[in-house]
Amino acid sequence: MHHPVDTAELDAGLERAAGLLRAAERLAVLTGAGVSAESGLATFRGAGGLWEGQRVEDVATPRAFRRDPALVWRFYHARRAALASVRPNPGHLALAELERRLGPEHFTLITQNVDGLHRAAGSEHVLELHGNLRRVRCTGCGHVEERPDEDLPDLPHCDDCRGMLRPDIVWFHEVLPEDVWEAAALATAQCDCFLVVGTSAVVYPAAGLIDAARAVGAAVIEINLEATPATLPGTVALRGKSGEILPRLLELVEQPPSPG
Ligand code: BV8
Ligand code: ZN
Repeated sequence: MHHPVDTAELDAGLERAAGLLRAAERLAVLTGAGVSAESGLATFRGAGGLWEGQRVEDVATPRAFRRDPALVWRFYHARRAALASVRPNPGHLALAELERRLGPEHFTLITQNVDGLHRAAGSEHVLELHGNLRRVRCTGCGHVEERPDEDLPDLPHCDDCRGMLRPDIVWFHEVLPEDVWEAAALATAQCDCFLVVGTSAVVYPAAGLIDAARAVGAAVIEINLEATPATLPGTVALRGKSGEILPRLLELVEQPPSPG
């Protein structure tokens, strides 16, 4: 149950957050499934983290793929198909506008999402920690391909080596892509403001970036429907939908600060 949004509290929080964003020299943003909820994509823990009655943590693993590749591919075919009917929402668009306003050298968008909606909204400097549903990777020769808008065979194989293809996604128990992780950790270590949007902050190492930002003294702003482990004393917590809050925040950042 989400607390009814207290507008006076939200308004005050938005003013504080806008002041922090205006003053930010280097902003890092971490997004999770909540930023795509208003585009119609289910979040992980919103649906109780279940898919066909199984925990996502049990389906999105190398072991599940070895044991039953057809079941794991069914999970990804369904999510790839869902992408055909979703569009970026005003939250994605506001983040792309914020990047343009601050300049890509002062702005890094780190996402746990695999839906590609940040790039579709025009964000350029995007670090996809967990891969992307549009890409597949060969388990034989390692060849990676963009296969965005097609219905793949139930069990797709590589044209080059006939090896089994897998989604180019980081599963549980798998390490994140080294270069992407390094870039995300560096952007976090260098930031003076860290904006966390729509994540339950329970999946590591991504969630660890929030602690890392705090450790370097960055101001932390959180946009979420409810409190999460990221909601610590000192966090500017903005309670509500990211598709509504982010455009309001951008508007305030673009206005000169109210006098006094
Ligand atoms: C690693 C790809 C090890 C899949 C994902 C015990 C056993 C095994 C592993 C572990 C363990 N304990 C810890 C671990 C590590 C594990 C982990 O953290 N597990 C968690 C569950 C405890 N992590 C890993 O396994 C990582 N790898 O550790 O490697 C290793 C180390 C060294 C050497 C070798 C190996 C890999 C993690 C990556 C897993 N892959 N995705 C797929 O997508 O199909 S993670 C998956 O969860 C998604 O990427 C998702 O993005 C991510 C996090 O979820 P959220 O994005 O936060 O989404 P969620 O639904 O949870 O929350 C949504 C939030 O939005 C909510 O707070 C909600 O209130 C809010 N919201 C909703 N609507 C809105 C909103 N907010 C604003 N507006 C709205 N409208
Ligand atoms: Zn191959």
